[in-house]
Amino acid sequence: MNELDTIVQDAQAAFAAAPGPADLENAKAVFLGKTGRITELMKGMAALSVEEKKSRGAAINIAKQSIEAALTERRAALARAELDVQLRAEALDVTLPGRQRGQGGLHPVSLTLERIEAIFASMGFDVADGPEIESDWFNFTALNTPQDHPARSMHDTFYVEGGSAEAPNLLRTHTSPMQIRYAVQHVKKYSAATGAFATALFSGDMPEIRVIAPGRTYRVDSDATHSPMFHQCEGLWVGENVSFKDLKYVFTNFCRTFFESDDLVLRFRPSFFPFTEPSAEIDIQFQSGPLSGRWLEVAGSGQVHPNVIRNMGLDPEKYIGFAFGMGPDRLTMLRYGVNDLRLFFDGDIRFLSQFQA
Ligand code: 2U9
Repeated sequence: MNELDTIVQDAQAAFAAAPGPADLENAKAVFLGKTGRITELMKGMAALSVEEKKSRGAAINIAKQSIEAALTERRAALARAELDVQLRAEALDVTLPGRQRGQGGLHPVSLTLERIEAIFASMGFDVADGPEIESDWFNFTALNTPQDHPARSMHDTFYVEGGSAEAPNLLRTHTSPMQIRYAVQHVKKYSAATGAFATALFSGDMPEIRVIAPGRTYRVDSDATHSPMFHQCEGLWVGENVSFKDLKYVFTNFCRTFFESDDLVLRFRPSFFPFTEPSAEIDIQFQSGPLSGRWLEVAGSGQVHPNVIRNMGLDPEKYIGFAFGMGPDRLTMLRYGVNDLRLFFDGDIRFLSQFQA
């Protein structure tokens, strides 16, 4: 093998052995640099004759071109390898399933409220709304609750700023004020009378008042079965000829539909509330399932007190009706078998997510 072939082979081997672009450029310098082996050979031609220069120069050039070709090829190979490494490092696995977003859903008590509203809507009940900060008048006075009633004490009611000493503001302790507001609006809407609403005893073609009032309520109370914030849903049906038998029908139908139990039995037990007279607690009894045979108190009820009818702007000699009140929190506990009320208000996603459809 002649000297030039050896140099070309050495160059090819050196380039192949270069692990990266910098090493390759160093290897190039050994052959093509200022003092490289090819350059030295060219310098050595100075002493040759013109004829010798021609043939020697041509041979050196061929060797040089071979070396440059090897260099170009190796540069390309290293660039490809570098790109491969980069692509592998930045690879995206497009076959990975996307990250799922949590779906969210309604709180179990909200599910109960929606259920209650749907069932009463099917019996022609409207849904009332109203403020959670109430006046003493709408929360107590209009509901025939006397000044010295224990519910009015600081121990039971959250009083808030605003209002006056005689008419303080408070967090509503029940949903009844919404029904008073609804009734007053209703009577105003259909009444031709002017004057103060309390004495504007209405006569005319007024549709019956048939409404439920669901919402948050507040009392100073906190243990396993009481929360300072809890829910209530009250109902009111007032007309010229509404009686206790309507209450019995409506509430029986509600309970059997709500608990999906056609043989559910109801018991109306005499009781007392300032806003109804006579009054009754409503107990239910399942005939099958884990709660069967036990009487469970689920609501209070009664015929609306004449004073309350009057406070709506209606003549108690003409208008009569019934009201009931229940606790959606407790109904939710019964329906799903939850044993601690506080679970509803802790906001623990492990508990809440069990109620998603
Ligand atoms: C008006 C007139 C009367 C609503 C009534 C009850 C009896 C009652 C409680 C049961 C358990 C609420 O959830 S609870 O804490 N309620 O016992 N509520 S009668 O009476 C009304 C309401 C509005 C205008």
